[in-house]
Amino acid sequence: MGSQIPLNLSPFVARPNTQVEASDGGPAARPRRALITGITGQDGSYLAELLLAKGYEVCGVVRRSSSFNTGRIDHIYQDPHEPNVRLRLVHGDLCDASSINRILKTFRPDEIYNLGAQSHVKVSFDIPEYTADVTGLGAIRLLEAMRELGLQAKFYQASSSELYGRAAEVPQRETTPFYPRSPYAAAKAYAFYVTRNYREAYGIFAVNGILFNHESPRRGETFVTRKITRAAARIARGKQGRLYLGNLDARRDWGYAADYVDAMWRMLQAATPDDYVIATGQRHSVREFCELAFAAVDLPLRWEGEGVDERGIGPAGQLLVEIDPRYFRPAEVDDLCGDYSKARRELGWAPTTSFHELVQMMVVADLKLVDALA
Ligand code: NDP
Ligand code: GDR
Repeated sequence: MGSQIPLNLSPFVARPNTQVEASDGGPAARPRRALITGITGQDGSYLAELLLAKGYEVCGVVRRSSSFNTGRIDHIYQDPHEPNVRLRLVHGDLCDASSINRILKTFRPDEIYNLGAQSHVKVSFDIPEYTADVTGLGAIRLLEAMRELGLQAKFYQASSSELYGRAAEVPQRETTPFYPRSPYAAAKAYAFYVTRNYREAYGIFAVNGILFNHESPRRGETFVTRKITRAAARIARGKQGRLYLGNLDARRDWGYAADYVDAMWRMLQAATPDDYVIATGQRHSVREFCELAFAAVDLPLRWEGEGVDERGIGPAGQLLVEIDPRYFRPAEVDDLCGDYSKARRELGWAPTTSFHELVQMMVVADLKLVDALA
């Protein structure tokens, strides 16, 4: 994974030796401490950069793997033998309560960001029980550890627009009812409600960020946006012939991941804990995403046929995009679009990156990657 990701494209300006205020707001006794589960994922890597740039000490939970899984954070890795190290990595697993307890007890964070998950919706139909364990029960393992240790930390839960599923209204806001359509979404619903419950029952500063889809050059290669930009770049450079996709009609509200980790941080700085929708308020289809990505590599597409026979044809008449029903889901989420006005009003948050800029940024990064590996 490591060598496949552009490593140094951090949108955040690091201030490596900055001391920040103590967690109680008093004299700078020690930097604030943040624990991140899922630090090796897309969001974890951006959030770690953001918090380090703000002067935090960051502890990231890393799963044991037979090959390196730290490619997204190698550029911010700090040798633990050096003095004043502010990023530490520890082995742990959301399925393993004892590791979670030990890490919380040892590191004693001021803020906990629970981003770890089996996060792929389609895969959750193949491994539903495992998804429930990591993505659902992982949250309660953290919350219970906090409660048992009497830890006065703030807790962020990575909730998802997938909770809305077959959405009851457009756009979706904090009050829109949930209708989960996958084992992933059902697991996230459990995590959402225990987070809210621990806030109400025990007074823990625990919040849900209901984040709509957010992407970046670090997006996992099997999510549709990255699959498309990677294929467009590889096809443009003659490394791949064709792209196979599932449902081209699905519509999503796609934002930029670096904008969204800033919203996570803002939620934990608010005066009172609450749940927030984070989105752009704009939605586009998978088909539109494809058109923009291929146009960005000078391969404008025209579409022929319908349903599973629909095909994307390039400027020289070459077949570039085909449908493979293998990528259809047993239950689909057709259309999501978020209303982030509460976050704008109460957190001062707004997205900074347009859909066009996002697609362009991802295509350019994937072209660089193909060229670097050539
Ligand atoms: P990724 O899939 O990129 O990253 C998931 C992270 O979770 C990885 O670091 C992964 O480790 C880790 N992880 C997986 N299983 C475990 C486990 N058993 N114990 C500990 N860690 C584990 O996801 P994103 O960064 O895109 O998303 C972050 C969070 O936000 C997820 O919870 C996701 O469900 C949620 N979310 C994401 C949205 C998006 O559009 N990106 C939108 C809304 C919510 P490894 O690297 O070893 O696989
Ligand atoms: P999603 O993202 O399911 O919204 O979950 P994904 O990119 O996987 O799918 C988006 C839409 O595209 C359609 N699609 C395809 N999807 C994939 N992966 N591969 C294909 O070939 C393909 N063709 C069409 C899908 O059917 C779907 O409608 C993401 C994850 O990050 C979750 O963790 C997060 O909670 C939600 O976003 C918000």
